[in-house]
Amino acid sequence: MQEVTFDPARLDRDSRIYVAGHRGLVGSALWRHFESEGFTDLVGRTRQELDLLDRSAVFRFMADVQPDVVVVAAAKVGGIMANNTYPVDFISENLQVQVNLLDAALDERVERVLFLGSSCIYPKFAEQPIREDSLLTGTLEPTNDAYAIAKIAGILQVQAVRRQYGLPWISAMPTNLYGPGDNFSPTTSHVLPALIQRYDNARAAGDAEVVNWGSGSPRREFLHVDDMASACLHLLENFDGPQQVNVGTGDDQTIRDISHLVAGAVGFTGETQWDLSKPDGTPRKLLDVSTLFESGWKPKISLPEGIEATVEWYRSNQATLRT
Ligand code: GFB
Repeated sequence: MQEVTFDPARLDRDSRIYVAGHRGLVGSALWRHFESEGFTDLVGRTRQELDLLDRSAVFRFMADVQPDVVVVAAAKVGGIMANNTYPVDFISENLQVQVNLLDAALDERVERVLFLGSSCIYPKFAEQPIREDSLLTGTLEPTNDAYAIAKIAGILQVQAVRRQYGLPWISAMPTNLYGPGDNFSPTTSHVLPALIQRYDNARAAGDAEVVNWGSGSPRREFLHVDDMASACLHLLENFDGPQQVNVGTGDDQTIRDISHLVAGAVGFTGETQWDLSKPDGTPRKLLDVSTLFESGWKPKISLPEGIEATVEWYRSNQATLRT
């Protein structure tokens, strides 16, 4: 049993930081943020350059690169339907990728690792706002239990490395994220990009109505991915501890309210219907963000502002959208 004695401090701007998943929504935001904060030795590998499912390749890469910091932002992610339809892919790929990355980082004794998960790790009916210590106190939401179990395993592996090797590795669990670089597929995306895509297409086509999934009554908390990136750097420089840290805004709204915001942002003036044959998922998952806020971090981008900017990004990146 090891004790972790680590005093987090400002990272040297020439620290070598490997961002696993640097082309994804979170990874690309991390990359932009680290660059804007003056980091000069960022490392990223595309899927073609390094297959994270290939354990030997990941070990060779880590030995070769010898990063000072690893951020595990590589994951198979998707919205409620993707999670519900492909649970095998979500549990198997995520477990393999994170175990390869964490094992290889341990083999090289990388000092600082930040493992990223999701707020769906918490029980479906957790007391709101959801405190970090409610992990593993109840049954998961079935539409995303496979993904959640993989992420919970990652948190426990980080804690195990702390116990067995004394390395100051940490985990952060963001609420629902959105922003530039998101997946806008109508079937596999998360709700915000799906709504932006749907309402903007309906406006362009002059449609009288759109149909969204579920009842519109679940509540969700949304964080712009640029705020997520700044929270990650903040945690690396200011936090150490075994418990995963919640990352969010502390506010949520109904999906119905969100759909009005998006309709307004794209200029759609028709009707909205709700398809009750589609799942609602967790009724509410508002995170208790007091650990993060008390450590001195707050989000900067309001939801209306973030939605406006994402709509603009969506319209000007049609040729290269991930769908
Ligand atoms: O964003 P979303 O797919 O993820 O859905 P979850 C949130 C809510 O929006 C659900 C409703 O109540 C959906 O029924 N919704 C309405 C829609 N219209 C749409 C639509 O067109 N597309 C989508 N996707 N939703 C995921 C998890 O849960 O969120 C993951 O499955 C992960 O594991 C991630 O944790 C953050 O918040 O329900």
